[in-house]
Amino acid sequence: MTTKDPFIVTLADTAQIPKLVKDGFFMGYAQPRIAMVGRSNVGKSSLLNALMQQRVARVSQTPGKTKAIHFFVYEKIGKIIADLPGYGFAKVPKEEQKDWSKLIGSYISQDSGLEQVLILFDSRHGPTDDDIQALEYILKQGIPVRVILTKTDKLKTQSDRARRKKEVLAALSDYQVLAEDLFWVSVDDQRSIEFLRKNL
Ligand SMILES: Nc1nc2c(ncn2[C@@H]2O[C@H](COP(=O)(O)OP(=O)(O)OP(=O)(O)O)[C@@H](O)[C@H]2O)c(=O)[nH]1
Ligand SMILES: [Mg+2]
Repeated sequence: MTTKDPFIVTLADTAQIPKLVKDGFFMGYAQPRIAMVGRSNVGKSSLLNALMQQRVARVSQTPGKTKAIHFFVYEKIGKIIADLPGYGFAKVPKEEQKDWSKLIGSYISQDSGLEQVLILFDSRHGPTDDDIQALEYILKQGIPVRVILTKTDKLKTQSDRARRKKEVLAALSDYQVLAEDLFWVSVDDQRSIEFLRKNL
């Protein structure tokens, strides 16, 4: 049995966006689309791979690994999932950060087939100013978000996790984020991945 390659297309330039999202490029593929958003190194590509149980997206210890938007067919749930570049990492050159922010912002505001955005925060410190800015931008477009706390294996105890979850909910109290839209994951914790998958 041959497994079909889930990779669809890479979007590297804002000029390509209308061609992809408006001219029916995605017709014939599973609809709708989910996007992974978050700071560089937060674990977007790793989570995508864990969800798909396949190494489709590139992962690295060095922030700035994902440099464009990559779309994959997520057959198991009948949707398309997009891995985006990260934002807000001081060690990523300013010019590159600017280009990526433009690409991320333009894509999110133009893709009317975007059903939801998964915004990932590092569970060790919760949302940064960059994260809040990104969250506000996404909500302003009227797109539902799910907040995902990543790398929860780095929090030692169950009570550390519970406390962080409470803190994050408090930090998000001004936004339309409900407790049921807050998830936590560790890529090696299959249960956390399975729970998120079931809710996508
Ligand atoms: N401990 C731990 N490490 C993780 C987890 N998820 C990702 N990582 C690590 O975090 C680093 C960054 O992961 P990526 O998935 O490349 O992060 P990204 O958000 O896609 O980063 P950019 O593409 O640079 O924006 C890698 O070294 C991963 O192995 C997790 O759940 N637990
Ligand atoms: Mg990445």
